Amino acid sequence: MNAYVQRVLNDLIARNPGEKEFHQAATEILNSLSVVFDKHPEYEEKGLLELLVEPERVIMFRVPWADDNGKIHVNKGYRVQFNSAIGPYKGGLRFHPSVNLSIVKFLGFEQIFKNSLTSLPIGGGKGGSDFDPKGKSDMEIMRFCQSFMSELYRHIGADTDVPAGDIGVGGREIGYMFGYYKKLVNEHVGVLTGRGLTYGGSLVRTEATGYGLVYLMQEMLKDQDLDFNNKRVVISGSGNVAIYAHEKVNQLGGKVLAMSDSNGYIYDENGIVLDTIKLIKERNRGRISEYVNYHPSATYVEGCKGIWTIPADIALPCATQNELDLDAAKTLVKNGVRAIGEGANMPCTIEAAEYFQGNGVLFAPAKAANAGGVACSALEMAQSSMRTFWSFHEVDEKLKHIMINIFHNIKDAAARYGMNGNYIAGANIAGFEKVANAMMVQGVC
Ligand code: NDP
Ligand code: 2IT
Repeated sequence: MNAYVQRVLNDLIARNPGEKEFHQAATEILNSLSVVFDKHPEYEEKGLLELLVEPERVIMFRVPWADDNGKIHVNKGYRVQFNSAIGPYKGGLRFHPSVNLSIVKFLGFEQIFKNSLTSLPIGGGKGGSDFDPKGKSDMEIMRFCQSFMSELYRHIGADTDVPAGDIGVGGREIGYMFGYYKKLVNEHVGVLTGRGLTYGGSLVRTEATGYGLVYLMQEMLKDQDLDFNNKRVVISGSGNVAIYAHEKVNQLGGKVLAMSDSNGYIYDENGIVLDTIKLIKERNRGRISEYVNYHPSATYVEGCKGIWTIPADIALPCATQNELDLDAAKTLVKNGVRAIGEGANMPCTIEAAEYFQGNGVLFAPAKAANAGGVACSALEMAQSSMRTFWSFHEVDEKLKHIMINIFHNIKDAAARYGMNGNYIAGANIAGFEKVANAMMVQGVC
């Protein structure tokens, strides 16, 4: 590795002890940027990498709320404003008990390069809380969201930082947070994306991450004279990304054999019925195990990791970080998998991703593959600013175009550095180039 890059990575690990997810994301990205730094000694002179790996601002706050019995709870709230070189901070909020500073920093760091790849003017940020929305009443969710926003509002703004959803944050939570922001600031502006269609949201935002993932995969497959038609597809998770990836796979003639949640997975060789998943997950906020009550031909298996033992042509991990490890990768390869598309952020461990690439599997990394969500968020911001509303078709066409463009940019960047077909390196390099250029001309700040 380039000596400067290695030194900055060593420092990062030493100065941020225990932040293992942040270390992992930084190691993966800096590894592929090494070749770029070999070519650009001026980056070291300007301390570019030291600036890049340190968030511009980290906000941590307490979030007190009362449950329906009047008992008081205190959660941790976070917003990491990582990099604003190319636009206002942009990235989701995650509500999940596992959330900690390391996870928010890994997500925020990834977001910088992802957002750059969209070609739209958005910087990188991420936030969230260790609050667990599962089993909470709507009123508890509302009180939590209001308390969270009663601190966050002073740090965000339509031209400053625009949060959105992520795990555990969907339309309901965005609605409660937006309502409270508006009350506090007295401005109806595009300060959050993923808003409802009646108050400034964009068509396609709900579908965008899943659809975008499949559009990018479609282009990557097309490049090899392959497609989704009649392909066996396994999708982990059953949340926003997984559901709309499934919908688009169906539209392109593929068959989704399995889906999961954090408790277990369902399998049906005839294909999982998406309407039932939407009913269980979107309407009832239930568990995936309930699927077999509607479709007795399906089987439910306790434990989510087993999903990777199902033979598939295409695997789309759409649940969470590090859900697919080296053992799972070996099993998928042994069973003949052709392509992997990361719908979740960092779902494959570094070893798993390397194993796929080393064994001729097409691999679309998260920051390219799941960029459709944030790209559509940027389209929502554009519509808010213009005070206009585009049709479903218009937004969907823009999304498709963005995803196709991302594929070609990452393919070309990999080729320019002599790493044909290495889309991990291609995505990191292409995402980095624009941010680096913007930082260099803006000076040390
Ligand atoms: P949702 O909350 O809608 O769904 C998350 C899904 O993943 C659920 O099925 C959940 O199961 C499962 N899951 C969550 N945590 C774990 C865990 N620790 N182990 C196993 N399964 C888990 O979130 P999204 O669909 O929005 O997000 C999924 C992934 O996609 C995340 O990595 C997110 O960062 C990424 N992403 C999301 C975007 C978006 O626009 N929403 C954009 C780009 C990336 P359970 O219900 O049991 O918790
Ligand atoms: O990881 C992601 O890109 C998201 N959760 C979406 C962020 C956004 O601002 O739409």
